[in-house]
Amino acid sequence: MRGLGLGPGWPLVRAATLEVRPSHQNAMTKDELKRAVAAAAVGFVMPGEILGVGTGSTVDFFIDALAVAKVPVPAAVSSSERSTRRLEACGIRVVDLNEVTEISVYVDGADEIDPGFSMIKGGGGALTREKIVAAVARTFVCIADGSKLVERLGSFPLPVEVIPMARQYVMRELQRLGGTPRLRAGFMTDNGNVIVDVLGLRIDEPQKLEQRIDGIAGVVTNGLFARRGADVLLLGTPDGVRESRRV
Ligand code: A5P
Repeated sequence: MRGLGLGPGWPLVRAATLEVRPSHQNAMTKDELKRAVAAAAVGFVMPGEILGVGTGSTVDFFIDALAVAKVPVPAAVSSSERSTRRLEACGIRVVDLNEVTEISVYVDGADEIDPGFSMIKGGGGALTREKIVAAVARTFVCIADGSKLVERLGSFPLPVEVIPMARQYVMRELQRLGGTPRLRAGFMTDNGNVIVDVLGLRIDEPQKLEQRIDGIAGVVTNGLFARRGADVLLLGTPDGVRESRRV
């Protein structure tokens, strides 16, 4: 086991290049990197315990890898209709969150993750259910290709789930915070709400901003996952999958 030299600010207590290694270094596509981290995440799944499953293209690869590995999980709690369909198609039972009291591990992707393991999520619009399932889980394993790791959050527009009748008010409030809000056209969340994507926000203190935006009347959730960030990051790089943990 060795340090990976990711630079100052990395909260590494453990980092290792895992067994998942590229067969053709430096030539891996984003999908190959996602597949590699998805496969590595299967090693975190606890046999016999309820698993939390996120949403997105990286998670789709994780669900596929889980099905192939045949890890004996009694059931999964899903964060979206999309993941539910894929899990069930793979023969994995999906249960309602209200039926379980404990989720050992939650596996999900991110649109951006910073060195403190705060994230922007919700590019796929499933942020609210993702945040709920993540809140219940003991361990949040974030799986991402290397492009998602950023020094500072905010290049990716911040998704905010909003009750439809509050749309215009919330957008004015988000503008007051320095962002440029845009309604996600033709999109409705699994909860029947709209998504406002906010460009150009200055995110100096992710936890404070997360709380501030959640305090706007009509906001259901925002895509900052800072108060409950990731615990483990599996990052896909041309040199293999790098595992690091939050201190
Ligand atoms: C879904 O709402 C998102 O939070 C996704 O987890 C996130 O956008 C990462 O998605 P990809 O794995 O498709 O990049």
